[in-house]
Amino acid sequence: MTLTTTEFKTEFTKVFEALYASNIKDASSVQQYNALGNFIKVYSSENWNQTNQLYLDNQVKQVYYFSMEFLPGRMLKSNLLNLGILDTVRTGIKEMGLDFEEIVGSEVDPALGNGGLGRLASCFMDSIASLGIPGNGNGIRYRYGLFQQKFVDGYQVELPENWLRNGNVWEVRKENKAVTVRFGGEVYLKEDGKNKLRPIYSNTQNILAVPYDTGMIGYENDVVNNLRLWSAEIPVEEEINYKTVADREVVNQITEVLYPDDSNYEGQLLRLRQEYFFTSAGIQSIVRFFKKQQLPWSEFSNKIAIHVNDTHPALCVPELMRILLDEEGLGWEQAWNITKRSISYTNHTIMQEAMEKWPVQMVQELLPRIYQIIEAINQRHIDKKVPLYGEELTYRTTIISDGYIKMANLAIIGSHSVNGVAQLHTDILKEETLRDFYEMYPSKFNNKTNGITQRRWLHLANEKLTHLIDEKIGKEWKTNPAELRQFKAYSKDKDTLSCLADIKLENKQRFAAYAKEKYAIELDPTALFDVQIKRLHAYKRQLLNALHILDRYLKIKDDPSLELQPRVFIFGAKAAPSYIYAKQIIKFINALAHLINNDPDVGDKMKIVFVENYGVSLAELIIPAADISEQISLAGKEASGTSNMKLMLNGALTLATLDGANIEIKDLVGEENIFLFGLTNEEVNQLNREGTYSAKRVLDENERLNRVLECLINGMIPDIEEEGRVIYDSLIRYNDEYYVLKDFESFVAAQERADKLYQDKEAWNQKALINIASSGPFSADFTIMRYADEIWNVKGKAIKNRSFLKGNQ
Ligand code: Z15
Repeated sequence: MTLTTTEFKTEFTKVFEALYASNIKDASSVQQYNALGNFIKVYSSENWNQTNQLYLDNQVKQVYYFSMEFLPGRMLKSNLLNLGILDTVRTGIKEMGLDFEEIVGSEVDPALGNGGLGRLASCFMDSIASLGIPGNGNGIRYRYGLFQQKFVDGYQVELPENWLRNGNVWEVRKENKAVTVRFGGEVYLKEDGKNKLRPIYSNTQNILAVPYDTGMIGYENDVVNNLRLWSAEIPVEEEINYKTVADREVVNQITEVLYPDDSNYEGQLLRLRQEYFFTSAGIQSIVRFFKKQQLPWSEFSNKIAIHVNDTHPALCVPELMRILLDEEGLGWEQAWNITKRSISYTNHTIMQEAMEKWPVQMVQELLPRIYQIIEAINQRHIDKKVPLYGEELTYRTTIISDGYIKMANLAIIGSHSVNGVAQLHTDILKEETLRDFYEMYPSKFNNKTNGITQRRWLHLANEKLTHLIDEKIGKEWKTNPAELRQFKAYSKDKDTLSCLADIKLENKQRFAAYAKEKYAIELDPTALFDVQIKRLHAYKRQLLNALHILDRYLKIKDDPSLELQPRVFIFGAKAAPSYIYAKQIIKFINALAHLINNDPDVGDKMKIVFVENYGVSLAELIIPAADISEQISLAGKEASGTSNMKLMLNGALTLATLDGANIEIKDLVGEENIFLFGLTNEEVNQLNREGTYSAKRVLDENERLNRVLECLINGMIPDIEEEGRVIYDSLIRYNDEYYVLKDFESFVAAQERADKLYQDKEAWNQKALINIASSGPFSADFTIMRYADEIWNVKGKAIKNRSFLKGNQ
């Protein structure tokens, strides 16, 4: 099926006229976008339908990826790319006298996730489809996405993200596939006459879960998988019971808004409702689909793999048990085996404050039957494990303890696979965080280092670089990213290196134009662009970055004639609205930016741009423009990181601690192609064990650092009286939980090495090229092949190069 430009123009015009009954030239870019989206939907609908039919006819095993968050980014271009018609359509649009990039830019970027976890889910959806793996996403159709961030006087202000304002061309509402989710009420078990106990419910609140499906288009393979997002509604037959606006609100609220917390748990009842809502709806629809095939229950786990992305969907375990026991009448042992064999779980953090635990009473009241089942799972766990492992260890692994239900424990006990997201992270899970479980279930534990889709993060975000690579090594890397390593052969080729430099410069110019337009900041595109883009969290240490900036500023103030490598520091970060300290760091950095950007002594030597409302679309603009990738979390704290991979793929050099996937980056590029600094995980552990760390002492022994910290409280930076004091106290009075001061000196030294290397353009570009050429193993395609092979046991129609599966574990 090839599409010519002429055919495209005819078909597109038809779609437009059917939609708007007017002339396309007079239409707004949103309308043009809508029409183009509709054209794509029509164009790909046959493949979508056929993919579904194929899966059904062949009764293939399917994966269901349950995730509270998806961050797909704008879909227009990626759909065109994957359909193989990007160039045709772009040409056609141009020939029609329309502005392609303007149309692309009028799509909203659906922010149905917070950060790394949600973006990972979307990279995975792209890879699953592109590998031809029968896979489905299952999540929530939030009416409002993650808040829009604005800065007012340097403070973060949150505005609602009404992403559905102009409708959503990609989704299809499927009310015929709706299911009912039950909350609250009372339940008791009654003998059903056939020796089985069945639950009798009363006073429950029944909520309709309506699915909205979005096609996940595979890369040039005719596959279209499904992302199913659920919306909560009042069942028509129960309208009568909802007498007040407030009554109705309770229902609408369930899928109203995404919780804005990343790696941080808030024990809110509404969040628990959300978790059960999309979990129950998803499991119900899976069971319904399975039953349609009229297979014996013993086939369930041969046909279905359910993946639990973090603990947010961990209620999959008791919910599947509930359906198998109560609705299908299976016995406990059979139901339990099916459940365990079907479900797998990924852990994304070791941060204590992110570990979900729900008060027993809350679960009992909201989900009485689910609570009974969790209790039974817990009791059986104890009965089975005490004789084997003794009381002490067993009681440390129970699901219910101290009045709470621990979701990670539920997910681990109820699944057959537990994986971490980078090698170090998995090691820490095994040896520290989950060591009791590792002792009990050593074979459940495995590592699956995260990955990113090179289609969005290179092909679309950096077309020029893509062309350069194509020109040098051919196109094979697009379906087998391991082939990117061929590019290494050009690391000494002057011509290629200068092309690479030109492309980087253009990308920096593009960002500079944005900064100028949006913030009226003039950037020198030949300066070194230093980028830290990720959620704002103390453990990620944006503060360390800021202290280095402050240090440089002091140097310039001491001697304005000092020759310094000019730098542009770029930040992008949202803080959870309730995370006061993180918001104070934002204010501090903004104040610092204001001071430095307007100081005539500084000029082009330094500029700071803290972009508002960082998200997928801004990442696509910033990442190709980066020279340095800041990955500076305290060792042991960042489970993996994924912006580190995207930046590397676009030729930024990583400046990093030995944390998360940074370690794997180092292993791939070699120590000479990365700037490492800071404590190692072991050193951090040792310091924690000894308990002798004194931030004050570090300060007393370091005059330079002392001067930097004084600036937080001496009024030099206007308008941060309170923030400066709080931050100062966090470091000195509360002894610097994340070892910012301890790592300061070695961080600055790494920055100086970077400055020095940047002077030697050829050496720098060479390292950039080696980084690009070494990033193939981080393709999510490989990550997904390993999930498919080692966890889900599913087959994809395009899984090539299987030998690669063994590498990079
Ligand atoms: C989140 O974005 C991550 C972990 C979490 O526990 C939650 Cl709730 C949200 C991130 C990790 O911080 C990051 O290191 C990792 O790369 C990402 O998940 C994907 O695994």
